[in-house]
Amino acid sequence: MDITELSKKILQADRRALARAITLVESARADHRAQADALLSELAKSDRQALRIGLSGTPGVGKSTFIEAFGMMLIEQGLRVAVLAVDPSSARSGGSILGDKTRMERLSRERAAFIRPSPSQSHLGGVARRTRDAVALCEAAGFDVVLIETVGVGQSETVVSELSDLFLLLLAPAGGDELQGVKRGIMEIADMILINKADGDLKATATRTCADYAGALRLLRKRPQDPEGFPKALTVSAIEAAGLDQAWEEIQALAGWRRENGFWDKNRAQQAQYWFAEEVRQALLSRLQTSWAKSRMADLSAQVAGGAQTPQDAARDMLLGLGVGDVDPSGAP
Ligand SMILES: Nc1nc2c(ncn2[C@@H]2O[C@H](COP(=O)(O)OP(=O)(O)O)[C@@H](O)[C@H]2O)c(=O)[nH]1
Ligand SMILES: [Mg+2]
Repeated sequence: MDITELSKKILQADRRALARAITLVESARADHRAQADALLSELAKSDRQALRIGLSGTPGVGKSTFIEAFGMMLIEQGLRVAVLAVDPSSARSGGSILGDKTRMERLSRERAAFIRPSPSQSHLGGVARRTRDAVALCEAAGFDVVLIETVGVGQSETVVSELSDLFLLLLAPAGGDELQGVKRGIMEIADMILINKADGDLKATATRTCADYAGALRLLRKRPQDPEGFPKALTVSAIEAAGLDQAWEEIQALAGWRRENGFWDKNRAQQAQYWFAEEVRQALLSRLQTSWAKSRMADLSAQVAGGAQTPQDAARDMLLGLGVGDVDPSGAP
């Protein structure tokens, strides 16, 4: 594959080139990986920046419906929108959270939209790294907004917040006064909470739920990256496309404030550091996945079980074999 040619086409917003490039970054083959890295370095020279919006919520809350309606609204305003997903379960289920294209039927037909399902790798780290690459590719292709969807389970929200400028949490209206078991950690990374399905019979409940969350958000520690009044809770109806324009206004206000006050660049710089450390960690871990490493681990593990070696001595043997052995306590290699 000609990387210079591919890079040129991406910069010209060629969708097929973009799709091919994402397939390249998702490939596990070492030669593909090298090409992908070269492509990403080449494209990093372009200074295009999209607004990256992370979106999380439990299955059924209305993420797909919201993305379709919100995406259509942005397109009608002349913006170009890419939709990506982080879904570590998609490798197992074979499908993906974006597999339900039926709910994004209109958006998927739009030339100004680009929709890509989650990379089908089984562990979150792998999915997230490849999605981060896909975000960079979409950005180079000149998309104005990149929406990154994730299911609200476990660690995926935290990881998605490391690849977005802004993080939205979508919730359903709930009776009772319990806060739907939303973990404090998730509340703390949310920049905006959207209570969806504020329509019909659910409208009153949605308004109450929204007030509950607005109250809960006020109780959280004030974050330096927030202007007065943020993080905010709003009601929306994805089905009726209600409240979406207001949500977009708030998003732009928040993004604008962060740009002006240096938090935008600071966040991106910190994210680059996070992904640097993550690449190093993953590269070290991948050394344990070779067949040599696996069988050596098994041998040493048997020795440890039989008492022939202490765990520490066996670990030292293993690390020496991997070529990362004996770390000097002073930190020197
Ligand atoms: N009443 C109402 N139902 C909605 C709304 N948004 C989504 N739904 C319904 O909720 C269900 C799940 O929506 P979906 O977008 O697939 O949720 P996802 O699993 O989070 O992607 C579907 O039956 C939708 O029609 C809304 O704004 N109002
Ligand atoms: Mg969905």
